[in-house]
Amino acid sequence: MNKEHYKFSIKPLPYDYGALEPYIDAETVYLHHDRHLQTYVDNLNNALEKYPALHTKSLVELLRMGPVLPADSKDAILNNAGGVYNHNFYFSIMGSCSSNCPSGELKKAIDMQFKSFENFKDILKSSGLKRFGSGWAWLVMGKSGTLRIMSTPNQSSPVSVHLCPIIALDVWEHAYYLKYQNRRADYIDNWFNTINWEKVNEYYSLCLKNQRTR
Ligand code: MN3
Repeated sequence: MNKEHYKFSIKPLPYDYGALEPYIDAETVYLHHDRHLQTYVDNLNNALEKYPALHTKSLVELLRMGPVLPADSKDAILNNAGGVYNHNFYFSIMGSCSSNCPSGELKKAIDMQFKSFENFKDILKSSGLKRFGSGWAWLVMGKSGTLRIMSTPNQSSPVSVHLCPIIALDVWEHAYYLKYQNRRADYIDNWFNTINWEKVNEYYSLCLKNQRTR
């Protein structure tokens, strides 16, 4: 996704805090991006500070190092690198878009894998609802090039296991609690309206390209 490495800094939100209204309120976007994501960035930098050998590693490289990371900082590095990567991805696929559904090759691939766009939405929603506690639901491209919906706990990321993310749905309570309280299903239904399908199409093309050069 990028060549960025230590010392990590927060990426500016690619739209205004209020851009996802009425589906996601401006205060939630502000707190989620400027406070929660900033905390992951700060904690990741703190965890990496004493390991100069890791200062050239990108988020994806760190996430793929897993067990070879220094034992006393492994969890802090993985949790926070996942937090930064996952949130950057999530914020990047929302915003305004001329279309509220996929098009072109991505539409064909979704229809082929999930029968229809509506069915795809049902499966992604269900994946987010079934995640007990905190975590994520994803549309990813698997190693064979097929689309897959999956869920990860906490800040685990599909890139750790070499899956290529296309859509990220944050189902941590901090993503929706102010507006939706405990109603995760309502948040997910409304969140579908915030997806920037042009951006999602770019990620799909990127995954296809990586697939070919694998
Ligand atoms: Mn979050």
